[in-house]
Amino acid sequence: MYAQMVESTASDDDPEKLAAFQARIDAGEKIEPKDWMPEGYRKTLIRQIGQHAHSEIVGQLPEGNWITRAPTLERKAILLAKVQDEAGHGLYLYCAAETLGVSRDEMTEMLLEGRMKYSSIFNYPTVTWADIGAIGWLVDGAAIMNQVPLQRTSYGPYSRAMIRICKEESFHMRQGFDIMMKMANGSREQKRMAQDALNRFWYPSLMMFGPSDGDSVHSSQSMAWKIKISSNDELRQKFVDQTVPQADYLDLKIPDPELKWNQDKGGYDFSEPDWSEFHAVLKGNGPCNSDRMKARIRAWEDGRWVRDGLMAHAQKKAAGKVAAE
Ligand code: FAQ
Repeated sequence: MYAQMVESTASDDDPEKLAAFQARIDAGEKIEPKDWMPEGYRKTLIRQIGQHAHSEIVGQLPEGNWITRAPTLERKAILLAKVQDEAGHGLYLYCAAETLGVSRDEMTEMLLEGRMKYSSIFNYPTVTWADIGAIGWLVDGAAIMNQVPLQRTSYGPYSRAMIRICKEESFHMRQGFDIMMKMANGSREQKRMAQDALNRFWYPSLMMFGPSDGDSVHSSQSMAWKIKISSNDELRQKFVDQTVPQADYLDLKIPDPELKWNQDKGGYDFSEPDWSEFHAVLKGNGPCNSDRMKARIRAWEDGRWVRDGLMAHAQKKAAGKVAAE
């Protein structure tokens, strides 16, 4: 279906239509599923929304790893609710992408065949309970920094999905920070665990915003189309400026000797992540890439009988062979 859609709209990319489309974007109008759009716009959205949806689904795995081992019943209930929220975010986003003419099954197959990505951050392991605090604080914190501007993205269904998602992400970040507060104010060993989690999650969190602006392939076109509202470096800077005072409050140290306040720019100077590590993770060579993909493939295979059963039922119903419910 996706391939057919690509073919049928490609010939529509004429200069007049493109100019009228850009004028709508520039005027701040939302583009809706039945509106004409350039093929590049549609493809960029499918790539970004699909990657975002996959990230929400794969993103359940590192935290899901701790549901059975949360230290109290209350922490368990909170973590369970958070992980379920991430599944819901994935579903909103798959629905938004489906309005562009690609099915959820097609996107899942593209992920499993390595033709679509998910966020690099979820290829890092969660080895202690403090990592669950660090994910909520840093990973959800970075996600919010990226997603709040995306509420104003030009594509209507994506924008509306982001509004719902951002409401829940704020709770996620607070629960992570709350875990960090307990750990940082706990025993010496708990504080050491909190610092260790910050040390391991700091640079991977900075990588979530994508490559530096000079190396970002898609940013300039995506920003012209208002699919992206801010550049990767702008968001990374804002994240650092927001997070450093929070680390100070926790009495934890950001693992960057170059970090210092720059009065002239009104923000912190900080060290870039190791981009060779980022590219290695994107190529599939991060610490947990193969475990994450194995888990998704197993879930897809285990769910096959349900999908087949539902399809068979729908086909029978369409043929009038099932009694009305
Ligand atoms: N990981 O030209 P750009 C969450 C790829 S939040 C993997 O700059 P673009 C919540 C990029 O796709 C996490 N790949 O690309 C949660 C492109 O490759 P391609 C998800 C990355 O699209 C919290 C290439 O590098 N959030 O899940 C990454 O303009 C806790 C060149 O990059 C979103 O997806 C990366 N970090 O900008 C869940 C937000 N960075 O496709 C559970 C929406 C870049 O050409 C627990 N997405 N790449 O093969 C975006 O804002 C953008 O897509 C960026 C990348 C900023 C991620």
